[in-house]
Amino acid sequence: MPSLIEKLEGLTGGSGLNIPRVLALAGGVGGAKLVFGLTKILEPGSLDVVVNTGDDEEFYGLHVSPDLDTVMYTLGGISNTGTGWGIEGDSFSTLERLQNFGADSWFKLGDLDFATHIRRTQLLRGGETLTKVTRLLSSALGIEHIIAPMTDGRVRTVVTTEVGEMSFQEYFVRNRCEPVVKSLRFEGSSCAEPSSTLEAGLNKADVMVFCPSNPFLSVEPILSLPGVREGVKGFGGTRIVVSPIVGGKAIKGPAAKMLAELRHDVSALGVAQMYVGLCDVFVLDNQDRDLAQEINKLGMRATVADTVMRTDKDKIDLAKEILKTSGWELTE
Ligand code: FO1
Repeated sequence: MPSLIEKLEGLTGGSGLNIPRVLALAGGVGGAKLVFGLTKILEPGSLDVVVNTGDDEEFYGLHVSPDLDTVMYTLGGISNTGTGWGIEGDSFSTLERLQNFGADSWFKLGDLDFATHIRRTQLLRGGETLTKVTRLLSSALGIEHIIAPMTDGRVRTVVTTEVGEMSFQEYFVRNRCEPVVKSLRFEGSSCAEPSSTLEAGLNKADVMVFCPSNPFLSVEPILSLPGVREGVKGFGGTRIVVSPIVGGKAIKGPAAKMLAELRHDVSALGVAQMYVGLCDVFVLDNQDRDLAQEINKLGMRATVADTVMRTDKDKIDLAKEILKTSGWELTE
């Protein structure tokens, strides 16, 4: 029988002598953009991407994994960059018919997107793990880098708001992030094991990158898994956090609103404060360079870069900058 390490090696592949092994932790759109940049400078054996699955939910009887799909569709070159979710050019005939049949259709799945969720659900019901299913779906989309869920267990983000408790997608999509958030919990996380890719990355990677994803919604669910926060604290390589807040605003999504509602400073400094003890290098945008000194005082090294990723070049440049700041520079 293979040892645990042999199994993990099978999943992560190897890397050359001077090439770092990078573990990227990501949520939705911001995370996917940086991951895209990283895939352009790192070979598949050198980069594993671990994605939040606290946003997962069943719709129309199907298992939907929004963040995994955002990363997968982005790397597969088929993402709808206008909406930030779903597949470019997708149609919605199936959803319309479901609506005619009386289905509650506030969560919109396109016709092509449906195929992803049908196949995922079919394989999961057949006993496959989400790790294996994600590997299969991403390979079919031509993706060679490993994309893996944070866990093969069932974790669901539940949002407590001033108007009551709701599932993450009810908060995010149905209520358009409008209710004031009082707290969050990650149902099931205390008994969900980290995925083998996450476990391997924590033990063997040289660089850990927290992509510019929402710290409450995308990163906390990962850290809430048994042993993960401790694993990040004791990580042997360099831990790099990229701020999702630029100039006091979130590039996308409710991060700034949540920072305010949960009584944090609405700035890159407020984000950095959430990573004390978990971060060696904090990358903040040029616009926020005045915060660098305060961030250094938190026991991390603040580094200024252009973090707003509009073009593919922006994504690749930021990925290069991140490796450079960790002490690894790839020669072209
Ligand atoms: N977001 C919306 O705002 N409206 C939707 O109808 C919607 C559908 C959807 C379908 C599949 C999918 O993978 C994502 C979808 N999203 C939708 C985005 C999703 O709620 C968010 O991307 C994440 O959960 C937050 O990162």
